[in-house]
Amino acid sequence: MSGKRLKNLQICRPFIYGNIALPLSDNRSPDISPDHTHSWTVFIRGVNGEDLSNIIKRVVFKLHETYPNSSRSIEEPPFEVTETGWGEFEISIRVYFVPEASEKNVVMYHHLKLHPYGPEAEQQKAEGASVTSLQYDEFVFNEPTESLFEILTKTPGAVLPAKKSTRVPFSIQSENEELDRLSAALNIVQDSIKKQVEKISVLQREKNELSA
Ligand code: SLL
Repeated sequence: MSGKRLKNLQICRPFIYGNIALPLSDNRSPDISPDHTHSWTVFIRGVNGEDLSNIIKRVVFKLHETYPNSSRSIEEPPFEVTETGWGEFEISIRVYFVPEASEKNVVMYHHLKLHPYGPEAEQQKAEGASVTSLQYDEFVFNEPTESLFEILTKTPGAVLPAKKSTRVPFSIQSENEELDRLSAALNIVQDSIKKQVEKISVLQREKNELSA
C-alpha cells in the first residue's frame, strides 16, 4: 500500500450520523437515576448500517459536561454511545481516520433529540414513540492516498448486524425507491425513442413513395 497521493481525484464516502431516543418506562432498572427520562444512542455509520472501520480508526463523542467522563472515545465499531438522561444538548463527533488515509480528523455536531417534534409530536408523545434525528453526509477525500483509494474501492465496509433499536430508516428501501424512479424515467425515454423511430420510418416510407 502506498501513501502516494492520486492527483486530480476526489472520492466520497457517504455516511449517517445522529441519534435515536426512547422514553424510559416506569419499570426502569433501579440503577438508572430517577430524574432520567430517556435512553438514547448517538452513532455514526454507513448509509446501509455498515461499519466504517475500514476508514475510521476512532470516534470521540463529546457529551454534555453533566455526564461523567463526558469525552467518550470509541476505538472499535459500532461507533456509538448509549446513555440515559433528561435533556437535549449538542454532541460533537470527532472522527479520526485510519493512518493509511493520511487525513486530518473531522468534527460534526449533532443536536441530541429526545422529544418528538413536527406535526405528529403530540400523538407520538402520547404513544411513547421513539425519536430519531439523522443527518446524511459524505466524507470527501481530495487527492486521496493510493492506500485510501484502494480501501474505498476494493473493500466495502462490512455490514453490521442491524440492531433493532438503532436501525436506520434510510437505506435499501430509499435506494429501491430511487431505482424505481430511475426505471420509470428509463421507460419514458425508451417510449419516446420508439415513437421517434416509428416517425422516422413513416417519413422514410413517404420519401421512398415520392421518389418511386
Ligand atoms: C438542558 N442545556 O438544560 C441542556 C442540558 C444536559 C443533559 C442538558 C445528564 C444526565 C446525568 C443529562 O441528561 N444532561 O448524567 O445525570 O436541557
